[in-house]
Amino acid sequence: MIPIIQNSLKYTDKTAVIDQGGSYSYSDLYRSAVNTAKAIKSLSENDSPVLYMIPSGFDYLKVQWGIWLCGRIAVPVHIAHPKQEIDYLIEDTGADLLIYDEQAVEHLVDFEQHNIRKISINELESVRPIMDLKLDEINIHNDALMIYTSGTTGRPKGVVIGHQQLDAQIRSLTKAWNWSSDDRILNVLPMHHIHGMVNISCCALYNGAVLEMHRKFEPDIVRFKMSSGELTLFMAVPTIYHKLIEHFETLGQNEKDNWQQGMKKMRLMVSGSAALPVSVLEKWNEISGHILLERYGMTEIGMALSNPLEGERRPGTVGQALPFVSVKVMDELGNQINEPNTAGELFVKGETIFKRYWNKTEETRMSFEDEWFKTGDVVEFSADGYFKILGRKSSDIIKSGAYKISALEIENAMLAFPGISECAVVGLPDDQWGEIIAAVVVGDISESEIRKRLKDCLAHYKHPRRYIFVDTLPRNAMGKIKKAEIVNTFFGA
Ligand code: MLC
Ligand code: AMP
Repeated sequence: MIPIIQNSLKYTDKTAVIDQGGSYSYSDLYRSAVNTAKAIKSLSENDSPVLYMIPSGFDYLKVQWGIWLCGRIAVPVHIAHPKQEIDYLIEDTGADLLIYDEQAVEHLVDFEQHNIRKISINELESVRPIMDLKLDEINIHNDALMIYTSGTTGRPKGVVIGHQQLDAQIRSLTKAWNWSSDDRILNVLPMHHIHGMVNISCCALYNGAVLEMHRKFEPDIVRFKMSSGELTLFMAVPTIYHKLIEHFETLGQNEKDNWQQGMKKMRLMVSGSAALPVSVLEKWNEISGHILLERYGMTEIGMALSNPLEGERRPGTVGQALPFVSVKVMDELGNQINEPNTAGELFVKGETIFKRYWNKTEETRMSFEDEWFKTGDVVEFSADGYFKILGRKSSDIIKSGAYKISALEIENAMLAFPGISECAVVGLPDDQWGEIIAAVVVGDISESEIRKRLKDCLAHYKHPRRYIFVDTLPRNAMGKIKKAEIVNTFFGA
């Protein structure tokens, strides 16, 4: 059986999920997942991945678990993805089934061009299910998830995570942060990335906690839920804490007091997925009384480093290796760095590491050295073992609002627009967003035309927010665009 589902069965009548539609017990979730699995099986006996476009909530979970219970790989797709992103995912995964919520999906595309069956959640309910679901055959060795992540080369890659790795990731965080069935957490993060999906949702359900799911981050919802005094945990990205601080400043004294009283009852608040500015950590500490626990992770490896639950949470660092994870720092010549405060690339090994990139054997091979995954993050550690993230090896990876974005993917999309002869995309440092995406364009096209065209092809969080039009791009002797110079010269950053 699948560990997360197996473990959750201990909690039968306890509340598992609360969403805008109501409240559901662990038994409700299991029963609905089994019915979903039977319906999926009766639609196709195939073992290809299944795409699902469902907003954060009970339906998302029942479909995800349903896909798992028929032994197939669950591929979450953001409900606001435009047609071309979905086309790419359908082609790359080879999926034969897409389950969607017709009320929520923003761009309901014409799937006729693909060899895929699409079915809405409502239609799925009325499918006559097969009766012989062989649950015993589904086990820890099955692939569980495929999460698409941007790389340094072109289009996003599917990161395949098996139930075994997922289980190790959950157990690691359960141990480190002391999850239990007394916990109650609010999720406001998107469910197509591991922060919302694994760290929050899977950990909560494995441990019998209450998972409150809100479709989207809204500051007053977070305030309202925290003020209730019922939450024990909150996990978010730095941009969200930045926005919550701004929201706090707009409130009257009564609202501030209620929020602060509620937060006093919480046991832990975590930040991750992008660098947490020390100023945000300090301001949030003043407001909430909590020292944010900052941790570091990546789609391919789950969580790797974390400040401690007990003991010193050191601002500006991401702490030390989590349970079941080994880390080392390597220099450019391939030697391990043992000297503190020396920059090098972080390598990670352990049970939590992903299995492979989907249909990319060579890229999978290249991303490992022996069994160590090469993260591409430059780090250093202190004499007492606390790690600092110094940046990425490649300037073509941008982190904006904690989404990882490939500059090359945006450039390739824009170069296909008529009128653009050259372009370069860079990340500009920004207090709120971590980085803001900016584009420098050579050609005869307006900013509004570029914005309009991008809406059809890239997810909204990949859109540049600033544009500059120039006659030529600065290049080095090899013809490579000088991105650092672009950031300095054109944006003065
Ligand atoms: C949106 N806006 C941006 C922007 N995104 N502006 C600059 N840069 C960006 N990246 C603008 C919009 O145009 C809009 O402007 C306004 O902000 C509100 O847009 P929105 O879409 O409603 O934003 P919001 O919902 O507030 O989104 C912010 C956010 C979101 C932080 C909630 O970005 C988010 O959910 N990020 C989390 C991503 C995540 O889960 N990453 C984890 C990956 S896993 P206007 O002018 O129209 O108002 C990973 C591993 C690990 O990293 O370690 O966890
Ligand atoms: P993703 O590929 O979306 O999973 O993003 C993973 C990347 O996010 C890592 O490789 C880091 O570059 C970055 N990241 C995650 N957590 C942190 C953190 N706490 N501080 C700085 N960068 C982080």
